[in-house]
Amino acid sequence: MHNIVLFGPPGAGKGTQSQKLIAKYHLVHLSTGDLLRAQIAEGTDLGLQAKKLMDEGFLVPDAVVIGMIGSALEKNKQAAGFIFDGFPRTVAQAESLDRLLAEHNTSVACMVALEVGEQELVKRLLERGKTSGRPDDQDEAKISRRVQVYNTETAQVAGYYASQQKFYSLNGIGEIESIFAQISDLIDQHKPAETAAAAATREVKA
Ligand code: B4P
Repeated sequence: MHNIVLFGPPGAGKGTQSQKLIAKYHLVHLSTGDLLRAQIAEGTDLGLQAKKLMDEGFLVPDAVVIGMIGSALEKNKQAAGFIFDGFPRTVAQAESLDRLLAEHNTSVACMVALEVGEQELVKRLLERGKTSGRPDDQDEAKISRRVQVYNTETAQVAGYYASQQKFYSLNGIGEIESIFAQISDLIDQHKPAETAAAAATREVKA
């Protein structure tokens, strides 16, 4: 499996780039933000709990998002790989992801971080807020809190992957296509080696 983590502060372009990457690499997109918003739309208990935290710009408890990712991995055992978007956001989530992927005999190939300064993040999210309907995109104080939460709780996840030599950082300001090309280069450089079993199957088929 080819597993990529897209990382960066809120509004850095993770969701935007994920859409392009899934079209190119045919990987399964796992956005914890999208999964949580689906729970809110369905009106589940979990969604109601998460909504209060998300609307104010706080993180949802680790156990909730780790549980969602665990079920999604179970449901997609045949996937060629995953793009994790907005997950992991804490070191505890990163450790759980490693554990869950190991249970499926796979691991993270690389983490790509998009670097964008706070002023640009606020501008982008307020702009998106005009059409997204998301309460967390419509209020500058809430956006600033999300950036602050990123700086205090999430930024250290970069160090977790750096210690495994899997961390890569790109400038997230610029043309969407140019950023996409740079992410694609990194992904191509980190294709997992084909397993002996997969190679044998391919040879038999040929
Ligand atoms: P998310 O849904 O992950 O949302 P995000 O951080 O706002 O978005 P993203 O960076 O993907 O932005 P996008 O590409 O769309 O999280 C929402 C909330 O869910 C969190 O605050 C938290 O409460 C909760 N949550 C989610 N995951 C969690 C976890 N693991 N643990 C705990 N809680 C969790 O880009 C934004 C805008 O910028 C778009 O309008 C786009 O058009 C624009 N843009 C993108 N690239 C651009 C570029 N290069 N130039 C100009 N504009 C660009």
